[in-house]
Amino acid sequence: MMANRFEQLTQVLKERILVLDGAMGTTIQSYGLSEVDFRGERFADHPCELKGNNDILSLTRPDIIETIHRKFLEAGADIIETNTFNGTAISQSDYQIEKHVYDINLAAARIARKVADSFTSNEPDKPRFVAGTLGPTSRTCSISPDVENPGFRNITFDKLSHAYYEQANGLIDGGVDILLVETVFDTLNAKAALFAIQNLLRERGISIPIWVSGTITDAAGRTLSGQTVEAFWISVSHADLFCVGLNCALGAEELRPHIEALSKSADTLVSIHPNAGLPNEFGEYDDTPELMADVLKDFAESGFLNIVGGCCGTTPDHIRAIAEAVNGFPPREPPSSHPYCRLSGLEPLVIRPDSLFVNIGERTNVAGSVKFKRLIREEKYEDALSVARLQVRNGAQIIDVNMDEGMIDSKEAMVKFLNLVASDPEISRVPIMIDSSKWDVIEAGLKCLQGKGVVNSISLKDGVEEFKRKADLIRRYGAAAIVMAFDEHGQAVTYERKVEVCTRSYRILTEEVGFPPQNIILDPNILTIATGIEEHNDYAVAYINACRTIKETLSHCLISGGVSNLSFAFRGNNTIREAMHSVFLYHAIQAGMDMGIVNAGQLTVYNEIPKDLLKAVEDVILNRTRDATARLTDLASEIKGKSKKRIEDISWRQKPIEERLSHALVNGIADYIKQDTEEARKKYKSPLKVIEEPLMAGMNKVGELFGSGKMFLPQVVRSARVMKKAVSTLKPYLDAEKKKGDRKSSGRILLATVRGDVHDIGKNIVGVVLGCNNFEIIDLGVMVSVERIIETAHEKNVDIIGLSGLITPSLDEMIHVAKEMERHGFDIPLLIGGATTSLTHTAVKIEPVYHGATVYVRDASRSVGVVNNLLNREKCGAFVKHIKDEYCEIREKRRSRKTKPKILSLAEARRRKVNIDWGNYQPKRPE
Ligand code: THG
Repeated sequence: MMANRFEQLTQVLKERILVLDGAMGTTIQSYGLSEVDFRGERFADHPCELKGNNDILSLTRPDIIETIHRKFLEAGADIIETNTFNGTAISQSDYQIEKHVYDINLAAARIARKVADSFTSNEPDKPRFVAGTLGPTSRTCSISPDVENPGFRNITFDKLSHAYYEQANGLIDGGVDILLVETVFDTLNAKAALFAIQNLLRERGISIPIWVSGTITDAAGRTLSGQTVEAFWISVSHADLFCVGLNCALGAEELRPHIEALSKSADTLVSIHPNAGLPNEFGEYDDTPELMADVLKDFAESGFLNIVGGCCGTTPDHIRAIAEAVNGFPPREPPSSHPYCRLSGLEPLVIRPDSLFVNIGERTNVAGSVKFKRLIREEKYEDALSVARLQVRNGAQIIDVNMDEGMIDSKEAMVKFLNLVASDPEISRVPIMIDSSKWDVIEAGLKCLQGKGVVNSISLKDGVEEFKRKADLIRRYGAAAIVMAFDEHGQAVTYERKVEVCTRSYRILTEEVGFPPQNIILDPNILTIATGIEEHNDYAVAYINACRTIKETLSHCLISGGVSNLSFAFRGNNTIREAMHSVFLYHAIQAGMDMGIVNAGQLTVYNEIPKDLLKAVEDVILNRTRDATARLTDLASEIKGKSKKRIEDISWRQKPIEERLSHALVNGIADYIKQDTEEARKKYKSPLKVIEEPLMAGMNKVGELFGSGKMFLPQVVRSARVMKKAVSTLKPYLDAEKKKGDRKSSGRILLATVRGDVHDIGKNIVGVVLGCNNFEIIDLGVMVSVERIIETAHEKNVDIIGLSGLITPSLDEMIHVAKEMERHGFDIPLLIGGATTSLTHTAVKIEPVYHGATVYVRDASRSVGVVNNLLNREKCGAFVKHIKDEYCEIREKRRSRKTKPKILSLAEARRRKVNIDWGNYQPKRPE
């Protein structure tokens, strides 16, 4: 693209919303062309039918294509799309035309260029641009066409990227201004296109803006291959996009929440070009120009858009109406982006400076699990998938996959397993970490990921050039990378070497490769301690101290490690190993460790480790006494002597019932929970009281430990399961009591865990407690979109809405729900609860955006009181006023706190859970 045209394009996009043209395909259909038209002279003797191959008309009926472009430009389009939607060898092979793909794209681009230029020269104040269109092809890279065989694929990443390379080359030679990868059903196809385009541009030494537009095929806001809009954006964001958008499939109206979500998360320009509605039973599109323009006007007014146009079924009349409707509205200003590490599977995983520790499941590793190795060797892939599923169920937020073993064809096994994982929505929810020491295995794995995964790992081991080459490829495949503290001299074992190698790697990546620092995950090597060899004694201390220094000196990067390595010396003694992992994490996380490869199902709670064991373990990890290893080894054999596999300390069974329930919840032990709950029910003489008193006390303890970093997500997940079991034991009694009473419901309450969050312990307890107090509960479950909340609240005429969330992003989603309630004219009270929520956040961020009563509910035991007050006619007014005053005071206090915040070290910030503004953070440089 000519430099001045690119400048023109960026300039006009700052001034106004640009209009894209309408449908090429459906417009061509309206000409009723025959086989003869499609063939022209050039293909008169072609061996197969060509009718329907629209792309070939650029060669055989260029006059028609030119007329269509002209009509859209006359209607007011600023950008026209080339007639190349099916212009890849893959799609053209259906017509045996694959040899002519370059010609087709060259011709199409030239036609569009010529028409656009003639309009520009007639009207120089309104420059017109050409977008070279690259469609999705008829094959999908991450979905099997065979239901019987979910691991099967009829296309590969390499074939796709080869085809897109050829198409893009023709388009560029024909003079397009922009490359538009559109109607993305499967993000892996789009990633192949982006990979090809980036390679091509680099080889040709030019730069052309790249635009990606995805397609949402279901109302829940997912692409055909299952990704949410934000996950889709994260997966393509590595390509330095000029614009990202949505097109096709649903009509404009249905796209509102999705374009809003995209417009919020993308830090680049945003476009939309919807169909004229969904096709009716005759395959026609019914939305009139006026109807469509009305909806798109609302989008423009809401500040969602930079470029707007039409897809299937839109005519020049549609484009004219749209151009008029959006005229005068300012273009959207992309939000500034924070350099957080953003990963994705089907769903996003954003790691912010204040995020909780991220658990990476270690069990899908043939070198780390005897069982997994056997399953892969025996080709029992179904069972191998169950291992992955269990890791996710146990709280793993990423899964590490390793197939490195002498007797396994690692590359083949990696590809097969990842393709199967892609077909399992529960597993592929989370990002994948590809773990291999062989580069070809890693590269083959990257070609199977539609999401943004992590490469595990690269290092300076084979020299700087190899390191840079791999890093550069990883960036173009769109992944983050673990960088091991390893260089030409070997593995870094001391504190000084760990810091030195990590710093050098980081500098090379950021300064020489242009690798985004937030995509760098440093691994300063967790090595085995307590081996009896004296030099090993300081390994854990060296790692922990290295974490602290790295966090203070290298900005935006993350730190990880393989936790189970630490305790190899105690293989076979899980009690000791788990205690070591827990103590190690407790200290390393405080020093800045962000994530770790762990056995998500097996982590003990720091506070629950018996005192003598805790001291012995802590002495070893922190290398506090000379004889620490010897003492732990003695203790280990003592513990082992008591029981073969794992000591089961059952002394807690002697304690009072309340303590037993609490112990079971905190430690996630489900074995005795039924009998204990039953005993408590008899003691308390009321099933509800058991929930409200001892069980709730136990869950509150879980909440506290979680908040102070002494429990991790997988453990909380286990606690939730035990709680569920306790409640289900009580359920028949609760139901019986309700029947006895059988009074009219005192109010209807909608409960939901907000979108992006899958945790529901707290919400479920609230539901049970309120249900027992005669309120009717409509529980929408987890991951509930704001649209569903609003729709159900209307439909069921609910009296109160209660939102729950456990993870940090849920806070923003709750603000969003409150805003939408306001926009939809709601009046009913809104309750906020869950581990991540707080009185301050509710008062400062949520209450001000919704005029109805907004109340923070600290735990389930308070829900009944709050709800009773809100639904009682006499008390309600005074109660709401009291709350409003209190929240107002909290806001005032915050505002008047004039003291300037001092810049904290990262480790300190983490300890205090302070959100650092990374934009202004000045890292200290090492001397
Ligand atoms: N850093 C990075 N990647 C890594 C490691 C690391 N990947 C591999 C490893 N280290 C982390 N994964 C494991 C997985 C399992 C075990 C240890 C580390 C483990 N397995 C049991 C054992 O060997 O005793 C096997 C138990 C069984 O067979 O069931 O301990 O440091 N970047």
